[in-house]
Amino acid sequence: MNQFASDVLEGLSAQPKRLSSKYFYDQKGDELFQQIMALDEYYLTRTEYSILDQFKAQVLDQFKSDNKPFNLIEFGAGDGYKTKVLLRHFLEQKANFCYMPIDISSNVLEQLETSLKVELPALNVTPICNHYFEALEELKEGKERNVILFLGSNIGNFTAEQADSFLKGLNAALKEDDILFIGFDLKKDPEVILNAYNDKQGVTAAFNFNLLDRINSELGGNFNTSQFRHYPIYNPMTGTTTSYLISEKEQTVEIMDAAIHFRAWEPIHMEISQKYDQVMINEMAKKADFEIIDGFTDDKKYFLSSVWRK
Ligand code: AVJ
Repeated sequence: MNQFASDVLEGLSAQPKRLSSKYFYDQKGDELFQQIMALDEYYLTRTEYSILDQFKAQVLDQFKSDNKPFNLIEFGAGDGYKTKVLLRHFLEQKANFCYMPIDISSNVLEQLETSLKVELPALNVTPICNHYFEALEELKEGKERNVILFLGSNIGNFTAEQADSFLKGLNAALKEDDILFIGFDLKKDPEVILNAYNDKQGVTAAFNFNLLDRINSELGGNFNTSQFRHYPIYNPMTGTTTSYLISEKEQTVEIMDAAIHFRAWEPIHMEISQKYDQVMINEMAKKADFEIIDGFTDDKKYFLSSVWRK
């Protein structure tokens, strides 16, 4: 049995039931996430893009410090829409760097490389098809400064414990003076946050239902998505947005040889998207042994691009 199958069966046999949002991103999921990023309600991408555009010069100053050459290593680059603002500026400034997008999907990397060849032909690109930390192990030997880009508030899909151990592991894989440039979605008006995960057109709902469809097509499941309700909540105490799919009636779903029983109104925990404030961010950096050396935000203080140094 593959990892996807065993994670799905384990999660749906647990109490409460859960699925992992890391499985949202098959081809259809990638398309739906592109649509989410273009939604009026989904302020994250647009806001982070505007921060990068406004502060690209200061960002480069931090990355190159005394004109040192650096590796610009991106975790989860996707289509590179936001990164290209930085890359274009860095090239104009004749910065001495190599762009290294890391992804476990060779498909994602090939598409990105193709679009970069057309849009930024002068760029020095070395895609790395590997797990994040394994890729870093190889780069630790080099003399160039490593600069890690972890944009989009992607860290928000981790629980606090997962985020802490991810950042500790990252710190251990870096050299002294290496940089982490990390995006955080900030706490704000709870209605603004909730709407970003509950858009009127139902794209975010479709993004969640797509994982049930994926289970149907890849694992021979028989989910009827019309019998589930997409239900996101935002908890202002913890800053966590949580998305559930709730079974509207008692039913049994078959997946491979397993029968998964749902009580009426029983939820599946699908995803968390953590929102942060400066105190939380300071604590995370400290626990993982990073020093916060700079930060950039938008006028509304919706999003923070934070610069950390090992
Ligand atoms: C890609 C993890 C940043 O949590 O905001 C968007 C994923 N989920 N809408 C987020 C997502 C629902 C997104 N991240």
